[in-house]
Amino acid sequence: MIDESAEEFTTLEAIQRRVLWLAVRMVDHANRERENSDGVKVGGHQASSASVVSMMTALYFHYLNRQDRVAVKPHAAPVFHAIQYLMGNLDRSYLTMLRAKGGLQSYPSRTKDPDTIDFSTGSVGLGPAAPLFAATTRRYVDAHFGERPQARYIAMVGDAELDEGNIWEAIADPATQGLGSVMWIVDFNRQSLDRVVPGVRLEQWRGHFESAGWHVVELKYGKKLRRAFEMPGGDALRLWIDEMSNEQYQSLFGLAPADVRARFLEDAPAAVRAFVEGVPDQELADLVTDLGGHDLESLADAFVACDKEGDRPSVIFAYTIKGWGLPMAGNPRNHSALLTAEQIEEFRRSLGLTEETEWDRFDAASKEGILANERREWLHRTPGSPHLDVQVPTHVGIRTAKPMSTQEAFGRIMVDLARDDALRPYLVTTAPDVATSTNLGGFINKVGVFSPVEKRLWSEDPVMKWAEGPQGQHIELGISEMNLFLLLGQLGLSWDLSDQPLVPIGTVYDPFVLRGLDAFIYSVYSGSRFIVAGTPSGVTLAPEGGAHQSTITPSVGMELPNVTYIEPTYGPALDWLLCDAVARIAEGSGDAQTAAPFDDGAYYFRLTTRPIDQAPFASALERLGEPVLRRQVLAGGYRLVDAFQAFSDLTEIKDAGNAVPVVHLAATGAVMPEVLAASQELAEEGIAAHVIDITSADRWYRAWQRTFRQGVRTATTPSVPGALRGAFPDRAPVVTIHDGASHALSWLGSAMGVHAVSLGVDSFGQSGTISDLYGLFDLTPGSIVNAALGALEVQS
Ligand SMILES: Cc1ncc(C[n+]2csc(CCOP(=O)(O)OP(=O)(O)O)c2C)c(N)n1
Ligand SMILES: [Mg+2]
Repeated sequence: MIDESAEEFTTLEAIQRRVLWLAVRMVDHANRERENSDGVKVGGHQASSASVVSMMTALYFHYLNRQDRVAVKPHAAPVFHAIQYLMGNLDRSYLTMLRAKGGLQSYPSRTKDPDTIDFSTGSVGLGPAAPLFAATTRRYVDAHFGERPQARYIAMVGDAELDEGNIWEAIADPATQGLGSVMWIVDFNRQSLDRVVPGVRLEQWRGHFESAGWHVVELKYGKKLRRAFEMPGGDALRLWIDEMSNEQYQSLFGLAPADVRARFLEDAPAAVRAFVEGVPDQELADLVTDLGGHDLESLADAFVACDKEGDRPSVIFAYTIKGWGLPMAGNPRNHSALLTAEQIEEFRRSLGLTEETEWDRFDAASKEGILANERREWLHRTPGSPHLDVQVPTHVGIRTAKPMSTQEAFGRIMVDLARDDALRPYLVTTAPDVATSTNLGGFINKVGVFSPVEKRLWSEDPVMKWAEGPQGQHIELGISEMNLFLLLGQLGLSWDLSDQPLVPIGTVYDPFVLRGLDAFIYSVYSGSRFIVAGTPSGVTLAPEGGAHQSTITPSVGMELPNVTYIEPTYGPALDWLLCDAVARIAEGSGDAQTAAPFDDGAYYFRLTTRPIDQAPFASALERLGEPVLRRQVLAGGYRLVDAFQAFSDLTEIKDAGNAVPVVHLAATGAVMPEVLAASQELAEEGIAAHVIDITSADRWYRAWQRTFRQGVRTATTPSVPGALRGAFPDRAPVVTIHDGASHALSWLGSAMGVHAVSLGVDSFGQSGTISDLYGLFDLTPGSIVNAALGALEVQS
């Protein structure tokens, strides 16, 4: 009888050798053969790739199903592409385009790579967490929209990635508990970039995983070693290997077989010496370096064992060797090492390849070729669509006679959106323990909190109805802004990873956006779309002091690609902007309603708790009419006060033929009352100070950059973009005023070709009242007046 399983593993052995070859050769080609005009090393990671070749082969050619999703360790990108190529999913031309423009990315990228990548990776620690949050998202989707075909969420994790704190924040959060669909495979090569990882780490890590409720598998020995341990005297061998320092053990891998014996037996007890006596050098070297993470059968068995854990995530510590199968194996300095031309030549020869055949796929009729073909078909899937077929309202119609903060308006708009039967099912909110203090309470009262199982409510609260069950639509997280942005990122990719588009909305205290910033970047780099509200923000959080006041976040929002930063002043403007953002996400493209090409990505609303009189907005609405005002609000800003219309004295002076100096006060958000007061004071001094409310400095900046760049590329004179011209019909100096770092708006003068001065918060704040703090940072009406007078002086 033919042992099919043994035969399959023989085929897999041959495949993994070829995967290793292609991955190594891709890096080699990029460094040695591609023309390099920069003098900058191209780089690439042959050793890090080699250590996961076995687990990747076992996954892709044996274990995975179509629905499964995998995060590949950043430095193993060449291995992934080699596998896709061998399966027929990647054109051969890409193999010589690793790290080249338009080619294969250095690290797996959902948005930039030509083959289908489930999760981007690169910033270590975030890649493994992403599938965990994708599984969290799938659990939510299954509970709300019916069960999808079962999927497993798998991550390959570099062992040194486990030093990153976000890993532990992710696994400890109650929202990620009990996910049997998750399997992490730690590439336990005991090496990081700089060094051999101290052996004691494993015990610490095991403890962390176990206390978070994970199933932990230690895959240390391959079959050969395990068989040897069973033999008489095998116990001593096992003890000796287990007790050997990582450093000594690692050093065995770079040695010739005879030297392996000598090094292995240094200080070894007599029983070990006796055991290996008579074993030929080569056999001994193969035996003592036989690690579980390179034994395909052991790997396959471990995966199956994890599948049996239905209600807890699994982690496999797969012992591997960095540089496995290469001359640099186990060398502590091998992280960025590259094989020499001779070593490549030798490797090529050892596989029976030539320069003519080295890039070939397997012969389609060979066992390897047949398996590769079968696996391509088995894993093939058709891409989903991010589009949701719902009509999103242009606004919910927020009205108030009383002063209102943007945070309050946000809460009210969310409640109204929850009343929309068509849209409500797709809304999902999340917050890192700040749902109530960011004003999501009303929304949560309507939709409930998500929990995989119904939970009994032990105390009735007349204000907060925190009902928890599978139908809840708010996912509450512990205090981890990293987790917030990772979850938002995966909720926003749910259309792809769980075949269900969602509209994710998160809230966070604005200063702590920075705490989650790398996960924010990660999520938008991955192409995810979501809404996040940073609130409260600025120094209007006056009594809270410097630790809670945000100043540099506007720049973060402006400068991050695929993020649109929005900071409205008035409730009705937020209403339009928020509904528009929801509509664009639901549409699944950047140009949902306004056909504006300016953004495609996440929306970052910076909101405040300062109540603001809404009457000036009502006046602007009356003056401009809804269609014009709405268009301008969505495009980035509008003229809130036309000084000549607001102050009739100025018109009289002008009509009498006298000069009226004109200045623009361009401001955003909470500081507007001071700006309006300054405009009034300036009018009293015979100066027309128009007030511009910038709703999205980001959109305006991009509009300017677009026209400007067009000018650069076509060598023509750039014009002032239309979006700005509408708000600044006069050519006059500008004062920018912002409850944020002054830098964020300081480009406006250049965009308009006029003199500008910028007021803002450029040092850490302290506790006080809003007027105390605005006094400290020159944001009072008097300071704004002085800045305007100064700007007029310089311009004239
Ligand atoms: C957040 C972050 N910090 C630092 C790096 C630089 N870096 C890349 S790989 C690496 C060591 C990774 O070691 P390990 O995870 O064990 O992977 P191995 O190379 O052993 O496969 C470091 C420090 C990075 N990519 N991301
Ligand atoms: Mg490592």
